[in-house]
Amino acid sequence: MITVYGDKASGNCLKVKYVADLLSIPCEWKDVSVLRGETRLPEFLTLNPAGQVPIIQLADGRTLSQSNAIMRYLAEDSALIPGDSWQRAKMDEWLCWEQYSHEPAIAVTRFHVVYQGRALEARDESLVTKGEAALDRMETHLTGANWFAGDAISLADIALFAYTQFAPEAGFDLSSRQSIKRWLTVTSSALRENL
Ligand SMILES: N[C@@H](CCC(=O)N[C@@H](CS)C(=O)NCC(=O)O)C(=O)O
Repeated sequence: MITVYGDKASGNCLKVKYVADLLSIPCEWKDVSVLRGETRLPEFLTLNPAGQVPIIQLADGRTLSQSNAIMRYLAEDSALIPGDSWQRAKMDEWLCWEQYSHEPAIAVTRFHVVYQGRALEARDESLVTKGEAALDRMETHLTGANWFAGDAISLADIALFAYTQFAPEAGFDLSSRQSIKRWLTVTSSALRENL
């Protein structure tokens, strides 16, 4: 049995839950609260010296961190990873982009606003600019495509869904972004069904 250490307030951790649920992979979930500083406790640091969730631990004790690496491990040989090598590379392109250009802006701004109580007017301007640009890029892509890679839901959609669904909490307005809104609805219902 795989153990997931995670905090369900974290989109990065939700990615792991979504993939495990979709693929019916039995996992034991252990809550680790970021807000209570539990990722920095010595016993957790022995599992992940980076002091971050999510991580998974296999029955033999091996551990794996980084949400997108964990999703890739859990989804190996499943329909969530395109069979075609080009589409698979496009999925990886979006996964890398999510970690560099989307999550650091939208997830961090959400953390400031929702969990640290920062006023919307006091948001970090450079993160807001970066987050708006990320959402614009997604909107442009989704105006010409249903999914991020290939013609079905993939890990790229799950990774981007994780924090885009919460973008309004961080003050990012999705109301004029019709393609993102459509994709959020379709992805959300896909996540409720098992593959
Ligand atoms: N790139 C990492 C980011 C992980 C990350 O930032 N985790 C946050 C929660 S979303 C965390 O554990 N923060 C606790 C801390 O830094 O002490 C991933 O995708 O898993």
